[in-house]
Amino acid sequence: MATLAKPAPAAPRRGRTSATAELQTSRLVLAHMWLAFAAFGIAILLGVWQMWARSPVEAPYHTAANYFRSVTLHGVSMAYVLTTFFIMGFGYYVAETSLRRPLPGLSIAWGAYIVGLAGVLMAALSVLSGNASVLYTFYPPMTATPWFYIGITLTVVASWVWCVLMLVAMRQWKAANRGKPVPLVMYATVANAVMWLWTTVGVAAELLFQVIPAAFGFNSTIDVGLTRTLFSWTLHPIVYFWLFPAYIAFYTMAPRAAGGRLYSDTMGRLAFVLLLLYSLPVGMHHLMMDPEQSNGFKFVQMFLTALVTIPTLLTIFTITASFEIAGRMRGGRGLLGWVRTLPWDRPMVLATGLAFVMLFFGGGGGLINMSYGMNAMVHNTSWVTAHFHLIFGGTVVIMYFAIAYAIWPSITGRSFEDLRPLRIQLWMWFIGMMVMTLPWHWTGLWGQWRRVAAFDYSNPMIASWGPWVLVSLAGGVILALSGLLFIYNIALLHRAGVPGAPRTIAYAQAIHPPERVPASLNGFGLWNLLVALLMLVAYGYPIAQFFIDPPPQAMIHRLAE
Ligand code: HEM
Ligand SMILES: [Cu+2]
Repeated sequence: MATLAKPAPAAPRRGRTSATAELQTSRLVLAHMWLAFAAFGIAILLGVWQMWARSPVEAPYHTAANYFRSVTLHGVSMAYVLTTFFIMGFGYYVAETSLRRPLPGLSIAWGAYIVGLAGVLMAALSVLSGNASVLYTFYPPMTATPWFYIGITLTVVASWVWCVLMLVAMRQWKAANRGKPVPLVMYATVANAVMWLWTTVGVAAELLFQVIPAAFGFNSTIDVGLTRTLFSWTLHPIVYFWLFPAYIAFYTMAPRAAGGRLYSDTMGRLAFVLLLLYSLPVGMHHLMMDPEQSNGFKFVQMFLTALVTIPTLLTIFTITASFEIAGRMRGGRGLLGWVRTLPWDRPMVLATGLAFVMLFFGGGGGLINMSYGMNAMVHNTSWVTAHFHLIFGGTVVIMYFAIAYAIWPSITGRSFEDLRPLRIQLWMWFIGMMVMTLPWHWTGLWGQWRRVAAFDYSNPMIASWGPWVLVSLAGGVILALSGLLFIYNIALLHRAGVPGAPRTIAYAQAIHPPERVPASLNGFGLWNLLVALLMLVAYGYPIAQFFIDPPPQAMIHRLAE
């Protein structure tokens, strides 16, 4: 292990992006990220109000119409706006800083941003006007005003442009660096772009061929089984799309922040291609209780879902090993002594530790959700909402904070004067998330429904949930305060902070930086072929059946006048 004792090298050689020159993409990255965080800031306040409305304490403006308007805006803001724009901004940043060449198509990227922004405003206004309270999953045969769906479609189109730009950036770099391995951070970003192209096919087909025509009034009926099947195509990999930046930070930022090196670059590549491969043909685990699909196909997809644990376990192993190396390099001894010597005062290290704790609880809940039998027990209860807040709002979003904290200095040219407010914010997010979601799981096990506008607490069974809902509400308040503190922390760096921060970032190096990697782990051709094959097996007949033997259709129920 003597060779490991060398500290990780300082900032890498500078290419065309010099340390003093501004990043070319910094305004583009900021535009994306500030839109993401603005949506986030509004959505956390709505979230707290929703928790309040579900509690025994009377909430202001509490009507069913307002509740569903709020949940739709909260869900769309968190699940579509925060994520998509954060991921796009981060991708542009990664492309420039890791490939060390200008981003191809900077003006195209700006064009896509404007289209996406227009889409967000269109969707948001539709929801605020009360004509789109259909939740972020659309719920046909209900239909909203068509402008809601068109707005969301425009955002998806913007994200497709991003995907293409990521692919082009990688291709250009490969052409200029023949035979060399694409930097892991970029390889992972492109893996996410490729996965996202596959992912959005389902929802795009649902919106373009079924829901938007229905919303315009061209049809009076809709095949709900088909809409749900197409949405399930998207619904699982979309959560991996959101999760990818967290994994990217685990592999390419956290080991360096901990003062060590990445245990294995190959393991990282493998984890990312497996995420691409296994997250697509599994969405039917969201249809376990639906009648339109047979047990056999549900079983196949449940089995494939179990395989998704492999890249997650690989990641936990690799990152823990990387942290152990860092801890031992800092003098940690014994079986677990290295845990104490890690620099927990650094936001990226702290966030990774807290993310892993939330991943542990959230992952356990996920195993229950994916089991056909146990799914019946938790189906459509608060358990489900609690589960995805813990994983998505917890593990994923805490890493979005850590990434923002890591890249903001290189974008603004200023570094944080004091890391304490950052640490407090991360701890509050962790504590708030645990306090909010653990009781929320519990009330779910007692049968509390999700997506319900009000509970009648005069009913003794419902009354017994009351104290736990109040605890959840307290967790929600801590979360909202943490979210606002996050926005304050990064906003402050635009005005204050220590000037002279380097305008670039160094990603974690592997212990054995790869000289060459197999072509299959330096591109996506093979993996695309395998995804196509798996999707054909998993979704071919389940979708074809609606055309071979069309089932009865449902009457469309229009929400908008
Ligand atoms: C202050 C923090 C938060 C609070 C208090 C909160 C609270 C809530 C509540 C009460 C609901 C409605 C549940 C129901 O009607 O069954 C909800 C829905 C939702 N939340 Fe949050 N939330 C918070 C943060 C987040 C975060 C950080 C995310 C993800 C990034 C998120 C994503 C969602 C989504 C996607 C829905 C829609 C669920 C559905 O349609 O069933 N929330 N949230
Ligand atoms: Cu899923």
